Formats: sequence, structure tokens, C-alpha cells
Amino acid sequence: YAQYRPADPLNLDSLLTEDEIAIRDTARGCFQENLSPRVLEAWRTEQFNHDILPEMGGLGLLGPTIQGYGCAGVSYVAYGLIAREIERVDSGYRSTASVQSSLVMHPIHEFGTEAQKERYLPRLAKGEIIGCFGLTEPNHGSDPAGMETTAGETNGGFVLNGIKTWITNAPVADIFVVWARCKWDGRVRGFILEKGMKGLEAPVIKNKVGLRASLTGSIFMDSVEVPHESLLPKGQGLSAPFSCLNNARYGISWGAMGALEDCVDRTLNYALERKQFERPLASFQLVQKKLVDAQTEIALGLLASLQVGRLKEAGEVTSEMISMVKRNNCGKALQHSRVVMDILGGNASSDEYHVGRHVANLQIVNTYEGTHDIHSLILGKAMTGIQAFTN
Ligand code: TGC
Ligand code: FAD
Repeated sequence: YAQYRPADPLNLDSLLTEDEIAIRDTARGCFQENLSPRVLEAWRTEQFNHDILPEMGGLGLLGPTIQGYGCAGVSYVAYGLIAREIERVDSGYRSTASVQSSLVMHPIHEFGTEAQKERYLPRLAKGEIIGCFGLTEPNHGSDPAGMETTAGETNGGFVLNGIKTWITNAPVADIFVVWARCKWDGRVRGFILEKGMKGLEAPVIKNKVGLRASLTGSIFMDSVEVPHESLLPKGQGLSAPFSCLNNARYGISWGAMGALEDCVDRTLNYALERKQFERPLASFQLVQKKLVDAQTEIALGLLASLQVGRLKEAGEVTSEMISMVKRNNCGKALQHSRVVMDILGGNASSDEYHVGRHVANLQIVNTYEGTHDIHSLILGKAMTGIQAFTN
């Protein structure tokens, strides 16, 4: 038999290319060295660190699957591995990065003109400018089809009215990819708005109970006039924003596993050192069960994401497969991070032990990009042929 390695129980490494392992190791080294020491302060103060995106951009980690425009052009599995390493530090940092890569760079690359790609992608890839993605509204979260934001035609362009809320990166965004229903044909389309446009504001939402290391805001659009060149011309209908979500949801399925891995590593080390009844906590059967349950879900979840990534690279992925790994991995990460947190006893209450921060983050990760239950219904519809969202 080969040697069993608890850190990689099912030998995921054997399924990765040399390039993917090198990218993962670079990302891990960089994030553990540079992001980890800052996370507690960012969490406590809800302060956005403007160095983070340029640092990631310098390593080619933003929009990494895009070919050209200053992007690295790596595999979707490599993209997942990067998300896992960022979220091993904090889900909020992964949010900042995955919005930039999957929800801003992807739609510009997929649905934009050559001029839009040249104008925005190289600077987004370097982290010189920050983007956000506005789909959710105060009255429409799980049902974006009901959106109230509108785009009307004016001389020389369009005028946008509406409110988006719970938008990652919005308060610090230089560009805003906003989805609106077009008055002339009732279809949803994407528009690129720029900071400073008249009638555009993006106030911060303060005092979140999770994801405090990433900034979240609203987007208020009061008759914002934009030129024709702001329209993303190649995407029409809800399938356009949903295709961006497919990419982001896939990355999150890897990321959530990274957060749970950090919880397991920290609680395992604690259990080995802390003694009660004159024995290490790790010697108690109930403690070992908690750790092994979590470790098993990590190993299975990562393999599932890897398979979805390989199918994505081969052009054989479906959105239901992505729903399955997003739903499973986020749900399992939330459930098991909460269970292993018990191992810390009273120290779980201290943010210096970090696991409570991951648990609070994972509640949100399990909610955004389609809640756990919404993904149940997407998969339920595929399984039964009956949609259960509405009557
Ligand atoms: P439905 O009628 O099923 O579909 C409307 C059109 O969209 C197409 N479609 C998809 N296309 C590509 N990928 C997908 N995953 C797709 N899902 C649906 C569909 O084929 C149809 O196309 P067409 O051409 O026939 O018009 O839509 P519905 O209105 O019944 O809604 C279904 C539902 C509930 C599944 C959907 O609305 C949904 O996924 N809701 C969840 C909303 C959500 O995920 N919001 C995320 C906001 S962004 C965010 O949270 C970012 S957080 C980032 C961070 O900080 O990391
Ligand atoms: P609701 O849709 O009101 O759902 C509330 C509850 O009802 C949930 O449990 C849901 O599962 C359940 N529910 C709803 N409909 C049904 C149904 N038909 N059947 C059964 N149960 C149902 N959005 C963006 O566009 N861009 C972003 O960058 C972004 N970043 C975010 C960052 C943070 C920190 C947070 C908290 C959210 C962010 N979101 C973003 C919004 C996020 O995508 C939504 O919160 C999410 O889609 C859920 O929508 P909602 O909050 O309106 O909840």
C-alpha cells in the first residue's frame, strides 16, 4: 500500500498537473505570508486593504482563466485552487477576488466589445482598478427575474434607475457591472458604470456579522446617464448574469473547502496541545470523530470540485453540476466548521482562534450566489422535472 497522508487523504495532488501544483503553492505561500497577518485587524475594523488586489494581480491571480489582456490563461482547476488558498485565510478576501475575476472580468470578456476588453481587462487583471457586480435588489434576491432596475434609451445612450444592495466591493469600486431590465424590449442586459457618474452612489453597509474583511455596499442609480459604449452587447436575458454566477459558484465550491481546512488544521493543533483529565483533547473519541467527519467532507468536496473543473475545461459541465458542488461544499463547510469549533471550548469565543470568524463567514457564503435551498430547488427541478420556485 501507498503511504496514507492525512493532509491529502485521497491524494488529490495526484490528479493535478505540475503547473497547477506550482500555482497552488505560490498562492498558498503568498496568502499565508501576506494576507494571514492582516486578517484579524481587517475583521475587527471592517477596513478594506487597497494593497490586496494589486498583490494578487502581480502574481497573475486575477481573471486567471482568461487568455490575453494581461491575464494568465490558466486552467479552471488552477482557478479553483487559488480560491481555496485565499479562503483558507478568509472568505471575505476570496469574495473580493472572485467578484473581480468571475463577476466583472468574465462578463466583460464574454459579453463585451473589443474596446471594453482593452479598456478594462488589463487594469482589472493588475488590480489597478476594482470592479463590482450588481444583480441583487432590496426586493429581489433569490428571484432576480423580478428586478426593478431599468434602462431606458436617451439621445446618445441609456439612462439607468434603480437600487442594488448587498454588493461586494461596491463602496470601493471603480467600475460597476449592473444588470437592468431594458424598457424597449423587456430584456435584462448588463451595463458598465464608472465611479463618479452623475446620479451614481455606492454607500457602504457597515457592521456586518460576517465577511467583515470585505466591503459590501448598495448601488443607488438616480437617472444615471451612460453612453452606448457602456452596454455589454453580447449578453441578453438572465442567462447572461447567470453564466457569470456559474463561474463564481464553481470557485466558491473550492473556496469553502479552504475555509473548512483552516478550521480543521487549527482545531487539530489545539486538540493535540490542550490537555483535560491529564490527556490531550485529541485522545478523546468524540473529538477524533469531529475532526475525521470534517476531514472526510473536505476530501470528498475537493474531489467533486476537481471533477466539475475538469468537465468545465472539457466544455462538458452543466449549471446543475455547479449547483451541486456549490450547495454541498458550502453547506458542509458551514456545518463542520461549526462542529469543530466546539473543540476550542471557551476559547472559541476569542477571534484570535479564528474559527468563529470562518463560521460567521460561511453563513454568508452558504447564502450568496444562490442560497443552499435555492440550489436544492435547482437540482430538484432537474431531478423531478417539476420547478418548485413558484406555484
Ligand atoms: P429561469 O427561468 O430558470 O432561467 C431564466 C433564464 O436563465 C437561464 N439560466 C441559466 N443560464 C446559465 N446558467 C445558469 N445557472 C442558469 N440558470 C438559469 C435559463 O435557461 C433561462 O434562459 P432563457 O434563455 O430561457 O431565458 O429563472 P428563474 O427566474 O425561474 O430563476 C431561477 C433561479 C431561482 C434558479 C435563479 O433565479 C437563481 O439562481 N437565483 C439565485 C440568485 C443568485 O444566485 N444571486 C446571486 C447574486 S450575485 C452574488 O451573490 C455575488 S456574491 C459574490 C461574492 O462576494 O463572492
Ligand atoms: P431571499 O431571496 O429573500 O431569501 C430569504 C430566504 O428565503 C432564504 O433562506 C431563501 O433560501 C428562501 N427562499 C427564497 N425563495 C424561496 C423559494 N422559492 N423556495 C424556498 N425558499 C426560498 N448580490 C449581488 O448581486 N452582488 C454581490 O456582489 C453580492 N454580494 C453579497 C455579499 C454579502 C455579504 C451578502 C450577504 C450578499 C451578497 N449578495 C450579492 C446578495 C446575495 O446573492 C443574496 O443575499 C442572496 O441571493 C439571497 O437573496 P436575499 O438575501 O434577498 O434572500
